[in-house]
Amino acid sequence: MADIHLGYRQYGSEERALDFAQAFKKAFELAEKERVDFVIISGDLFHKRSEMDPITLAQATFVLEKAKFPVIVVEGNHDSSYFKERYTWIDYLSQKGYLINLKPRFDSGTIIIDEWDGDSGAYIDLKDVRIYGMKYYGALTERVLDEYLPKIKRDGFTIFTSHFGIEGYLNIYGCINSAKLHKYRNKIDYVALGHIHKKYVEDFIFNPGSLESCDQNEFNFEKGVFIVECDEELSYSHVTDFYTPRKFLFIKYNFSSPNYNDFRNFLEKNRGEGKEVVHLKISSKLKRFQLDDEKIERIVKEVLDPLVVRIEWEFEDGIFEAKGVDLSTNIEKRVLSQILRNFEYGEIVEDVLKLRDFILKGDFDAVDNIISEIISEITKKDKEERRKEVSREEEKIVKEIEERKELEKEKKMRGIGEEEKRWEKEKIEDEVKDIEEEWDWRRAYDQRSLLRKRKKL
Ligand SMILES: [Mn+2]
Repeated sequence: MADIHLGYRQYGSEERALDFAQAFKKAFELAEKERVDFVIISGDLFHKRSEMDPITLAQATFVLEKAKFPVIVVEGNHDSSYFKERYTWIDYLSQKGYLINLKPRFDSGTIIIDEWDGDSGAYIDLKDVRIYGMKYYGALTERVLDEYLPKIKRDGFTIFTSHFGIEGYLNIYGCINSAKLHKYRNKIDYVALGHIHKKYVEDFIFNPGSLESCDQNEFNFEKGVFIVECDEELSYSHVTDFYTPRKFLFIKYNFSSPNYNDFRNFLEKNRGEGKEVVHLKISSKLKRFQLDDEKIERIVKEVLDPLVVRIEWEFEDGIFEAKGVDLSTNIEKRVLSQILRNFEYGEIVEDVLKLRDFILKGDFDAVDNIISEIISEITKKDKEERRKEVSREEEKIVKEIEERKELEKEKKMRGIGEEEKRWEKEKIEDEVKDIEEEWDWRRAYDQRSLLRKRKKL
C-alpha cells in the first residue's frame, strides 16, 4: 500500500481526518485476514512532515501496534524533507519498533546500502524475501537511483520499494522514465511504488494508489492495495472493497434568475446518500450581489446533508460589483471568500474576519491563538515557492558532491603523507566530540542521527 496521508484534515474537516485513519485501519485488518507475511507502505504514511498532532500519532500507533507482521516503510515527500537528513516521525516509529524504515545513507556523497540492524538500514531479509527501500529524493531521484540500483544483489524474491512516480500515468512533480527500472529487471522481481495516487501496473512495477482522495480530482482514480502472492510464480490482485472511500458529489447549476425554489428542486433530483464532499459550481449571468450565497449554502446543506460543501462561483462579468450596495459584513465576507478561493487555505474567511476584529481591538493574545490555528490548517502553502527552494538546495548538494569527488580524486593522485592523514583523523574525532557536547535530547534529534552516522565511521 502507499499514500495513506494520516492526519490530513481535508477542507479543515475533522471527519475527513478520521476517514484517512479508518482507511488505514481497514487496510491492516485486511492484511491480518489475508495472513500476510509483511506489509510494505511505499511512502506518505503521514500527510505532514513536521507538525504531528497527538491524534494522528495515536491513529498510527493504534493500528501499527496490533500488526502481527513486519511493516516496511519508506519516507515519501510528505514524510520527510529530502534535501536534509532529519529525524522524522517514521524514524521515531521505527525506533519504537513499529516500523522498518528503509533508506540508504550517504558517506561523502557515496551511497551506502546497509542491511537493517534493528535501527537503520537500506535493505532487510525476511525469510526468502529481500526488500530494498529508498525514500523520496525529488529531482535527485534519477541520480540516486543510478547509484542505488547497481548495488542491489538479488537474494530470493527481491523487492525494491520507493516513493516516486513513473512518467505517463499522471503529470505531477517527482516522476521518472520507467526504462531506468526495466534495466534492472534481472535483479528485481517486484517494484513497489507510491506517490501517484492512482493504481497502475507496468510489468514488474506496481503502484496501488492512495486509500482516500487527497484532492477532488482523485475521486475517480482507481485506489486500493495490492495483495501479492509469490510461490512459483507471482500473482496479485488489486483490492478496493475492504473500505468505502468518502464519496464526492460534483454538481453544476446555472442561476438564470434568483429563483431558489428551482435550485432546491434541482438539488433534490441530484442528491446522493448524504455526508458526501460536495463540490458545487454555480454559474450565472446575474451580478454577484443579486444572489444570496448564504441562502444558497443553507439550501445545499438542507437538501444534500453534505459532510463539506465547496461552492465555486462563475459570473459572466467576473468581478464583484459593490456599486450601490452597502458594505455589510456579509458582502465583505463574500469578497474575501472570493479572494481566498484562489488559495488552498480551506475555509478561513471567518477566521480572517475575526482576526481583523481582534487586531482592531488590540487583543493580541487572541491574535496569537487564531494565527496558530490558521497555520496548522495550511498544508499546501507556498507549494511553488518550496519547490523552487528545494531545487536550489538540490543543485547546491549536487555541486557539493561533485566538488568533493573532484577533490578526493586530486588527493588520491597526489597521495597524502602519513602525518597529514593522522591530522585529518584527529580533526574528525574533534568534530564528533563537539557534536556530542552540543547534543541535547530536548531539541536536537537531527544532530543525533548525524552523530549516529558519524560514530559508525
Ligand atoms: Mn502522496
